Amino acid sequence: MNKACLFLFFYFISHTFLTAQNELIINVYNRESTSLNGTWNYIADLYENGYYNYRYEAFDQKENLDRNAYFSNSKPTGKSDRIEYDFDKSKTLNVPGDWNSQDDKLFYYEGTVWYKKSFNYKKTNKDNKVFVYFGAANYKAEVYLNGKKLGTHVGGFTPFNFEITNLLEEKDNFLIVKVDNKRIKEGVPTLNTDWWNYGGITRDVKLVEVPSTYIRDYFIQLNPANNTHIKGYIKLSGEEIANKKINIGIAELKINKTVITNSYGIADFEIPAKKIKYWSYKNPYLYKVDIKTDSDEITDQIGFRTIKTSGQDILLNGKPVFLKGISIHEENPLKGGRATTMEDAELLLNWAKELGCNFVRLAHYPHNEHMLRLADKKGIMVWEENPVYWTIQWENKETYQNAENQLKEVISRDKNRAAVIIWSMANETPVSEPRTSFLKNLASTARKMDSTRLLSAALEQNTDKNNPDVMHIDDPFANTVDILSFNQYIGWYAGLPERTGKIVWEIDHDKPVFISEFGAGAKYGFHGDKTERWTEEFQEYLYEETLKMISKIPQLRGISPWILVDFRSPRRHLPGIQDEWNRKGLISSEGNKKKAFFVLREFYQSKP
Ligand code: GCB
Repeated sequence: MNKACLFLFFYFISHTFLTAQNELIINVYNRESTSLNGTWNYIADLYENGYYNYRYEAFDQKENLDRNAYFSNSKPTGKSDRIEYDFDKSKTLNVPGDWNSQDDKLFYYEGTVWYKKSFNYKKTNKDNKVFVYFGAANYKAEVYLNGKKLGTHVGGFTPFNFEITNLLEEKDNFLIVKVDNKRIKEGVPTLNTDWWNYGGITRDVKLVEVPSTYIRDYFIQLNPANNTHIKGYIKLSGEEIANKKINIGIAELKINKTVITNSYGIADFEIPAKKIKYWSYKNPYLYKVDIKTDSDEITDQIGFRTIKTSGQDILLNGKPVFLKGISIHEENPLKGGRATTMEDAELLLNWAKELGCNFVRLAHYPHNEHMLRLADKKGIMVWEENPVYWTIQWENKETYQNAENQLKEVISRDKNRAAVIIWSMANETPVSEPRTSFLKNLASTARKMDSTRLLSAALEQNTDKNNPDVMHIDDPFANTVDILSFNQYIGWYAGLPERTGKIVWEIDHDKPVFISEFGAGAKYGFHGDKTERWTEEFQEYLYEETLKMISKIPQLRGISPWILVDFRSPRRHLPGIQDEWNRKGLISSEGNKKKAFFVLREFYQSKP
């Protein structure tokens, strides 16, 4: 292949996986949209009676619409007619929200729930297109409008959308979603996790109306190689995408540039800019960016910064930074269940700020978009993580495709958020050849989609063969990542806190080291001496000792202890202490700060 062909080949590959396979509409919060949040009728369907007939054949694989299929939303035609379900007489659930914390009977439920929302809709312009957009549904969603299947989405934490222009009526549309959160071996995540498997339509649902040719996607960031250049692409979708003029305006930087799309509807650009105020945790400056075509326009609030590593340092805008972090699950225990709103994001990120953080690890899956938008505004750097957790099926091609798809979806959604500095590929995955090549493939996908950020994964440490107090990182995936991160629980799962004093870290890699987890469980209000497990004093002691221990690692450039708030976990049964909560939070499930909170806060305050 000559050079020009090679370029075209890579150009095509790098743009097609963003477009053909993954036609996500980004930045829905700044678009013309109608919310479908609110109450939806639901039917919990343990036997999937509304999906399969009595021969276990799927109704949606049949040519003719069967009235027994719940997505047909059928009603009896007369008093002798038999229809054995009725959405309109069924109970309701709030969307966005998980079902577990809304109906006691569904607390432990894992299976199918059918959701139905009826709505009227009038387009503002007859040529416009309309999409239904879901922020996320856990885990598998089959979506139907007016009895027709729109499609399926797999993965509980990333957005998806379907075009509904041709199916939409002005009156009495019914949108039906079958959400199934059964855990499956081949899934991502798989059967085993240390978090609650909240089911449901857990994020916002919207109807998004766009012109027939519309701005679907764009990537606008600083050129990592030249921080006075803003670089990226804009991608049109719809009827006429080739040779279209697109205007990019950043008034405050006196940028007003017109670019032309190629035959794929893509316009690449690189624009020099003067006197950029760089985004940082000290000054989280966001510019108003306007993108316009003759038919569409969209605005975003984008920060410009560079993030790199140099030897053992992490450089934000060229200056070394220490990541004062905390890990967070997407839960608001004060209201119960999944965090879903901007107010929930405020609560969690304000707690992180109070703790003195400039960084959060959003574990163990992509959190809702509000978190990222708010982190951008508040100046909190973010680690976003793909839910490749523990022991998934490394050799299963479909499992890989699923993991890769979820990774692409989160990168598509959040690639314009300055706050996001790290894409994490996985958490605590056992080293083997198939696992490492799985992760390497994910990493190479992430790098192709986004060369402006750092890659990492929460790895594990290894004990020296001859001396159990000497620790190494012997993971071949460490060679792929930019930041060498690992979780360690010396003093909790491995010995008691005083053991930390004996540990010697021998880390050979010339990379920044980040400790992505450490912690101890404590029940708020339970006191005793520091050797008594589950007391606040034990947790406090572990924090004091661990901070001393890890401060001896010369390459240490950040930490995100486990975890900001107690969270629900089906693995934690100890009565009176856990009661199905993982108690490693620095804040209790009632919102009270435990003693260790203040230890970490002091550590952060004392760090320059
Ligand atoms: C870990 C996992 C995290 C668990 C935590 C724990 O290593 O990454 O998901 O919740 O330990 O509490 O055991």
